[in-house]
Amino acid sequence: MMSNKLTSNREPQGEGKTSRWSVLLHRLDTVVSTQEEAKRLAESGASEGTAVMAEEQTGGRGRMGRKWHSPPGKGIWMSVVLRPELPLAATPQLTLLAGVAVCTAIRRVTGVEAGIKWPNDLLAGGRKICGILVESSLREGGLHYAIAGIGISANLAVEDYPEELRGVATSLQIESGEPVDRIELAEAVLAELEAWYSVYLREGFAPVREAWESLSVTLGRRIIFGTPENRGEGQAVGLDENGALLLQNERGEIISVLSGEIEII
Ligand code: BT5
Repeated sequence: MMSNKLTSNREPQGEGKTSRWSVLLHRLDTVVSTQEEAKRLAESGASEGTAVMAEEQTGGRGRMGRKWHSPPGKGIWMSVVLRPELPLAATPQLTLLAGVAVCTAIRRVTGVEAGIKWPNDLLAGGRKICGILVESSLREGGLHYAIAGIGISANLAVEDYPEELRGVATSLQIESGEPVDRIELAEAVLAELEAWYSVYLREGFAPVREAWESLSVTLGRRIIFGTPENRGEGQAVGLDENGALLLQNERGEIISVLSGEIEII
């Protein structure tokens, strides 16, 4: 359901602040999921940095079949096309990179002290304010493109959440007491994403990892990880060079957790 409301209405703002990507921000009304819209654009050859933002998603999704609550006019529901030449094993790094970019933009534009919970959540005041979903498309055994989905709960009030999310989710407006300009924040996110992505392509994961560690609310905390059948516990001590979370258990051994859920205790 593409509308003609294409492109952001702002010009890049001069050196240092320029986001080439924000010029490619497509703004839509109601879609099932911006992931699908961005995929469609990627399949038809859209360039890297092409972004789709919708007012509302009727089928916004999280990981593992979970839903992303995306009411109209309240959030930044956005997906960005990336075309990195990466080995597949490195794609989890894109989730961490997006987390750094979004967290930096939120802090800069709103002053809300968001922090990153490994691997894909941003929290404020202990509740979730943003989720990131990176989906990859493969071709000939390699990465064809990736779609970085970013959901930022910007101007939701408590009543905008269904009962079951009120204890776990929050919004920038709830945290800061004032509404945020969604376009300004979306453009800041794209500018940060573009900047961090170019650092990553130039210098590799190390600078992203360092920034991630400094924005993390996971490090230093006791963590439960794994599935109900196979659980473990340890203290989060850092990320490895692939983006896996490193935990130290009671015996002093280091365990790396590459994917899945963790619980901070
Ligand atoms: C995520 O999944 O956190 C990834 C969410 C990605 C959403 C974006 S929006 C643009 C793009 N288009 C899409 O369709 N998706 C992406 P996960 O880690 O599985 O977390 C899902 C959980 O977050 C839910 O089960 C709820 O507990 C919580 N949640 C749902 N909606 C929320 C909201 N609006 N704000 C905060 N938390 C929410």
